[in-house]
Amino acid sequence: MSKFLIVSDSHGDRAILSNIINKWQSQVDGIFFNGDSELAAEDAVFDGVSTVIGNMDYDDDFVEARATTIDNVTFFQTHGHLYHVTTFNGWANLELLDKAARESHAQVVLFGHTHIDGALAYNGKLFINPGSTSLPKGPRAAIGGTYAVLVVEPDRFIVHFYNRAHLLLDNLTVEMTR
Ligand SMILES: [Mn+2]
Repeated sequence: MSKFLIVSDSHGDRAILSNIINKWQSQVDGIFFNGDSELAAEDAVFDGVSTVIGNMDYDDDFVEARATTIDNVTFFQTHGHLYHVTTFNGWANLELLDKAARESHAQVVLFGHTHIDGALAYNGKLFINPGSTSLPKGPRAAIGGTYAVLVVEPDRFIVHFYNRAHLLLDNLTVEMTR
């Protein structure tokens, strides 16, 4: 079994980012931050963290997207603004993300930007938006901020969502057969 921490859109709230990473660091096999920290790419909070650039990040040392393989799982990670994920009548527009993920042979797609948490199996891939830690939007904004932990088992993916106090939000858990 492998575990991955997925965080996004902290928008200057370095304290919560540092808090979440410190809590999970020793328990996970990889940490992803999906953009819009408004911090420098070299910030110490990102030591050992896979990052991408958000539309509110101004450090050119962040990459636009990356494909990473860990423990036999290939991830495609990007903020989302470059793939037009924002939609006005649903969770996210996955069309361009799906195309890019296919080219990277990714099984799991990680994004942010919309600040709307969620996980969805679509075209054989698992799409995860951990939501924003600090400026949540959408139907679950009242939770006050979320992040996600992906558990990879031999035959399935399980996505857990947590609030800022690290409380598991049981009703948001999503599973997908591998
Ligand atoms: Mn943002």
